[in-house]
Amino acid sequence: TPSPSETETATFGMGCFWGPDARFGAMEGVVRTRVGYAGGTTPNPRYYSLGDHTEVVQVVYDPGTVTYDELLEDCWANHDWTSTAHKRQYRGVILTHDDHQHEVATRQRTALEEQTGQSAETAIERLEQLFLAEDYHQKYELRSTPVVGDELEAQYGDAFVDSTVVARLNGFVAGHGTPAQRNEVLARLNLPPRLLAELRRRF
Ligand code: MHO
Repeated sequence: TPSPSETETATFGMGCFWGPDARFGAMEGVVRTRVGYAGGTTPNPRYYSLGDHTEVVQVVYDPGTVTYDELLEDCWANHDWTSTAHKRQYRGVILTHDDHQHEVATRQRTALEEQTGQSAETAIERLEQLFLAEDYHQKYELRSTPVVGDELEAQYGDAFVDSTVVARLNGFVAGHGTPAQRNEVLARLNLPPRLLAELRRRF
């Protein structure tokens, strides 16, 4: 795992954040995912008092393994960039962390429009601040997997949200990742056989 100074961070609004949390979590090179609220001005948003914020996933990644370009491609491919969401909560938005990201995102959006002849409604804005979502939204797919979710939450405790392994497992139970990736992660885990068997049934 790279040290934090070697990692970079990307933030995307792609509709309900449960899906992209799992999708990015399964990606090679992604070391952490978190879901939260951003892109608005309302102080201290919560799920039931979002104000003008949007659901986003924030991805910490190793740029030596996966590039911002590649994460962006995944973003375009997995949200509806052709229409304006009926609620700001679910709008498509790329929240950039620096000039480089801003340029790459803008360039990709222009290319997409030229290639398809459609106009892209997804916004590209500077990230101001991410407000972490409530625990029950973090790694939602894994958390809501019977037996496994509760046991892993208990085992990882406070480390659950930020764990790379938990991010992978969250992706795997949602159907992402290859058999080779799943085997590799499971082989590294020191899980009780019963829990391992239970996970195996879900992949
Ligand atoms: N309540 C919706 C979306 C949840 S997402 C965290 C659903 O059940 O799909 O906005």
